[in-house]
Amino acid sequence: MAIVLYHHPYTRAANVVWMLEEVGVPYQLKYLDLQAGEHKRPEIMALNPMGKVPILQDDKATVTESAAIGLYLADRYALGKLAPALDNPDRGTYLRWSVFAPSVIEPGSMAKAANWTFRESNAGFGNYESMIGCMQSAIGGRKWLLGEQFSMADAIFGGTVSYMLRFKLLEPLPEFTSYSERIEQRPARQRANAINAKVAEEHGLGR
Ligand SMILES: N[C@@H](CCC(=O)N[C@@H](CS)C(=O)NCC(=O)O)C(=O)O
Repeated sequence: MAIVLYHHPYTRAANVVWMLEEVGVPYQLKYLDLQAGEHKRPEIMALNPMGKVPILQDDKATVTESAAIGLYLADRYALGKLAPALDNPDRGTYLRWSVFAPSVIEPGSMAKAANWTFRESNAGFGNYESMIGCMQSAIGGRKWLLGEQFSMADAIFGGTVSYMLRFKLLEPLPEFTSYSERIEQRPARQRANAINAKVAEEHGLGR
């Protein structure tokens, strides 16, 4: 059975289309009309009790959480290519920045934008300036997070960076903008953009 992605082009599911294009496996998109609340239907809630997309189904496996989906796809279909092999020391760096995106960058940026008050030492995402410095050190002076080799960590971490730059949720520091430009030049990214735009058009979604 082909991989199925429950999708809406203006959500994080759009980034999963990029991941799938990088991996190069056949897949099918199932559009969910979020305006109509289709993602809250019982059959979708049974797959993801959060009632959110993306949701990926691969035979008997159901995976939610964009970062987990990326890691799953790379391990399952591109181990040694988009994911370092289990005994490769790069795997530590690979996992580190893959998990940093949803656990630090997303809540850290939200906390900053929404002016949350919290004790930095108690919050897993800590201090905003430290987070930015960490991100600069992760990508500064190299092409991809692992150096010359693009990996799924770039689709996870880089997808977050690109999205946040686009919606002005992240300062356009040179390390981030040049990284995002490299991402936009990738053929898989361009194919994914075209697919997401086509789905948006088919469903009459304007931006
Ligand atoms: N942590 C999840 C977040 C998923 C998420 O927030 N999805 C949003 C769209 S980007 C959604 O489905 N929102 C609809 C809703 O919550 O009703 C992930 O990374 O996949």
